[in-house]
Amino acid sequence: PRPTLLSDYTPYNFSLDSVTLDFDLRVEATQVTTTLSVSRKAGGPMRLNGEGITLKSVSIDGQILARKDYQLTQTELVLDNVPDNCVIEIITQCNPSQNATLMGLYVSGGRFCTQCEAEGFRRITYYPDRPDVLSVFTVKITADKSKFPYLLANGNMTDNGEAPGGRHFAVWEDPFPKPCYLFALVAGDFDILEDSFTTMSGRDIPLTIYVDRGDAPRADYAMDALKRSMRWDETAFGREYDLDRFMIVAVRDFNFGAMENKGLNIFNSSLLLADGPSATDMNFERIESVVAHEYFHNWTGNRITCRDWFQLCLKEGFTVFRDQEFSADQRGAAVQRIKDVRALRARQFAEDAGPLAHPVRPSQYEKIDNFYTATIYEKGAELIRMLKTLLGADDFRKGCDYYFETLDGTAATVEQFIESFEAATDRDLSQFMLWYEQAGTPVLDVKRDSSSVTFTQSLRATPGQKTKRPMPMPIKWQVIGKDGPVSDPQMTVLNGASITVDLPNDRPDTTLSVLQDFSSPVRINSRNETGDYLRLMGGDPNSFNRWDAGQTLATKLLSTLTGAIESGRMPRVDTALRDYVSALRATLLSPDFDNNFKALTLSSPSVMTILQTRKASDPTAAALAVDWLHRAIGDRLRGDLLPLYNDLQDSGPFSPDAAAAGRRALKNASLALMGASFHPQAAPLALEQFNDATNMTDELSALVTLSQLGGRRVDQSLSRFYEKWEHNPLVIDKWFAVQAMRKLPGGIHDLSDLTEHSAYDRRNPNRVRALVGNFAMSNPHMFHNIDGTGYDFFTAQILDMDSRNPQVAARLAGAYEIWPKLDKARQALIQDQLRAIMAAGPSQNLSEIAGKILG
Ligand code: BAL
Ligand code: ZN
Repeated sequence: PRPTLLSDYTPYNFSLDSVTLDFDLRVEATQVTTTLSVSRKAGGPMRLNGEGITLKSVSIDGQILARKDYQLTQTELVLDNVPDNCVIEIITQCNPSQNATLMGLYVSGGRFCTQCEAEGFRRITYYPDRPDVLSVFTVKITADKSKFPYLLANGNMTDNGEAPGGRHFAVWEDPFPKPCYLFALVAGDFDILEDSFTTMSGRDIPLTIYVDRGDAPRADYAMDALKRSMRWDETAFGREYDLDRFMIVAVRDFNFGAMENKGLNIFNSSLLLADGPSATDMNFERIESVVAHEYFHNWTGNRITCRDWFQLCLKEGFTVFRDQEFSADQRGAAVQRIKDVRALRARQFAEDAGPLAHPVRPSQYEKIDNFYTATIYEKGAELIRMLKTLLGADDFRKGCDYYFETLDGTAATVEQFIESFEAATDRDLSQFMLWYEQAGTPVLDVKRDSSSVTFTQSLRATPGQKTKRPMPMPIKWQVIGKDGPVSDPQMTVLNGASITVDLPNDRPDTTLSVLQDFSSPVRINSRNETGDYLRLMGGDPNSFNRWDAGQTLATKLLSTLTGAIESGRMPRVDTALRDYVSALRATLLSPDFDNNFKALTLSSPSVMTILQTRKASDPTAAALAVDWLHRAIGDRLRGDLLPLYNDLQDSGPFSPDAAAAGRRALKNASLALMGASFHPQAAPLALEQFNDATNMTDELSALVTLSQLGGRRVDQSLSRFYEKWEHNPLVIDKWFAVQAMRKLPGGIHDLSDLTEHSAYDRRNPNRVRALVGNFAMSNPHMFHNIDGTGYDFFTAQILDMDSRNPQVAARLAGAYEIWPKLDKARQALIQDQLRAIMAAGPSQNLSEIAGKILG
C-alpha cells in the first residue's frame, strides 16, 4: 500500500460541532449509535474511517440513506452530498469478545475497555479518525448491571439510572474538545481506591483508581505518584488539572504501557500495581514515571494535541522530557540522567544505526503504530532537553508558557512548538529544526592540543537521507587534572561543522571531560586513552561523565575480549582491566557516592552496546565476553563483595524510595558478581536470600543469581517461586522472564515447552513479551545460537502473534534489526527468517517492519 506522506496533509473538510455516542454494550454484539453534528468547511464528500465493524444504518437529518447513497469499503464509509450543516446518525455493531487486536473496544478479564491511539477508534464506529478533528463528546453507556457495575468514560458523569432487563446506564460529558484517539470507555466490576487532590487554585479533585478485586492496596503507590505528579506540574510548569475528576483503570491485556485518555487513563496493570513483596524497585520506579507521564499528557498531548501523526514527538518527546525531569526531582538528577542515557543508547542509538532509522519527525509511514519508537520518544525528549540547555531554564519556561497559552485547544505542529520559543525569547531556532528532520546519531569528534580543543560533527547517511547538514549542538565540557577539575565547566555551542575553542589554561597532563550531563545525543570520538578514563572515573565532578568514563572503558575492554573470543584466543587480565577494577573499587569504597550511583558504576555495558562498536561480530562471543568480565571483576573484588553485601542488609520496614532501592541495588549487584565469579558463599547466600526475602527485588535477584549458577537448586527455586506466586499474573510474568533469559539446559525445547505451560497465554501481550520478547532481547546465547533454532522459534512466535495482534507482532520483530552488525553466517540466517515472514502473508504492521529491516 501507498505510504502516508507528511507533505500530503490537508485539513478535514468538515468540523464536528458535537459528538454523541450511545453504547449498548454486549460482549459479542455491541451496538454503537453515533450522532455527529457537522458543519462544512470545504467541498467534497465526507470520508469516515472504519475497520472490522458492521454498518447497520446511516441517516442524515433523520433520513435513512439507501445503499446507493454511500460508498462502503473495508476501511471507509464515504458520504456524498452531505449538506453544509446537518446531523448524521450512524449505527454500527462490533464484537468486543473476538477483538484480539486490543485496538478499539475489547474485553479483558471479563471487562470492556478501549484503546484508540493511534487508529483504534475506527474499530468502534465510522469517524474521521485523525488527531486534528476535535469535538466535544457525550457518551451514554448501557450494560448488564450485575456484570458491569461501573460504567466509565471521559469527563464528568451527568446522569445514570436503571434500564430494562437488569441493565443500567450512565452518561458522561467531556467539555474539552478532543480528537477521538483520546476517547475511552470502561465497563466492569472493580475494586476502587479513592483519594483527592486540591489544585493550586483550590479545586478539590476526586481521584479514583479501578483495579481487579483484591488489588486495591497494590494501587497505593500509583495514587501517591499521581498526587506528586499533579503538584509537580503546577510548580514546575504552572499547569493545573482541568476536569472535575480523574480516573485510572488497570487492565491486564494492553498493547501499550498506558494511555492518556482525557480524564480516564487506562494502564497496563504491570505499570500500575505494586507492593513490596510482589514488585521490584524497577517496577516502582517505572510506575512513578509512567503515572506522571500519562498525567502530564493532559497538557502536552490533550489540551494541545497533534495536527497529524507525523507530529507524534510533539506530545511524546515533550512528555517524556517532563516525566524524566519529574523523576530527577523525585529520585536524584545524576542517577536519573545516567539511567535515561543508558536506555537511550541501548535502544535509540541502535535504532538510529540500523535499517529502521527514522527522524524524530518522520516524513512518511505505512502503519503509524510502528512509529511509537525510541526515536520519537527518547530522542524526542533529548531534543527538548537540548532546547532547554541552549535557551537556559528561564527562557525555556517562557517558551513553554507561550506554547501553552497560544496553542491551547488546538492540534499543533513541531514548527508551531519551536516558533513559540522563538516568539517568547526573540531567537532564531530555524537550524534547530534539523534535529527533527535528520535521522541518525551524530558523531562528535574531539581533538585537542596544548592550548585549544576542536569539536567537529559528522552524520552518516541513513535510509532515505544521503546528505546531512550540521545541527546546533550544546557541548558542556571541563578540564580535569590529576587532582580534580582545573577549570570551571564550559559551554560551547557547535553550530557549524567544526569549532576550535581555546582551553581556559594550558596545563599539560590534563583530560577533557566532554559532553557533561550528556548535553547532546551524540557519540563521541575522542583520543582519550585508558589513563584519561581512569582519571575521569576518579576525579570528574560531573557524576554523569564519571559514570560514563567507566562505561567507555568497560566497552573498550569488552570489545577487545569479544575479538579475542571470536578468534579462539583465551581472554586475559591485562593492565587496563586491572586498573579499571581498581577504579571500580575506589568508587565502591568512597563515602562520597550514593549506593545507586555505585550500583550503576558496577553494571557493565550490554551485548547490544558492544555490538554497536564492532563490525560483523559474533553476539555469543560478546555475551561470553560480558560473562568473562563479570567473573574477572568478581575475582578481583573478592575481598570486598561479601562485606559490602553484609553491610547493605535491609533493616526496618520496606520502603520503595530511592535510598532504600539504592541499598538493594548495590547489595544485589554484589551478590551477582559473587555469583559470576563462583564465590563459595554465592550459592548459600543466594538461596538464603531467596528463601527469606520479604521484597520482590531481593527475591528475584536471588533467583536470577541462582539460575545463573545452575544445578538442581534452580529447578527447585523456580518451582517454589511458581507455587508461591501462582495467583499473581504480574509475578508469573517474571517467572517466564527469568527462564527466557537463562541458558536453558534442554535448549530451545525447554522454551517451546514453556509456550505450552498452562499459565502461558498467547493472547496476552505481557506474557508474550515476558517469554518471547525477553528471549530475543536478553538471551544472546540461545537466541543467536548458530544452529538457527533460536531464530526459528522466534519467527514462529511472531507469526503466531501476527494472526491476532499485528501491533505486538511488529514490535517483537524489531529484535531482528541488529542483523547488519552480526557475522556473515547469522546475517544470512536472519535474512532467511525475514524472507520467510514476508512470504507468510503478514499483516501490514509486520510487513512494514520486516520489509524495512530486510532493506
Ligand atoms: N500515547 C500512548 C502512550 C503514551 O505514550 O503515553
Ligand atoms: Zn506518551
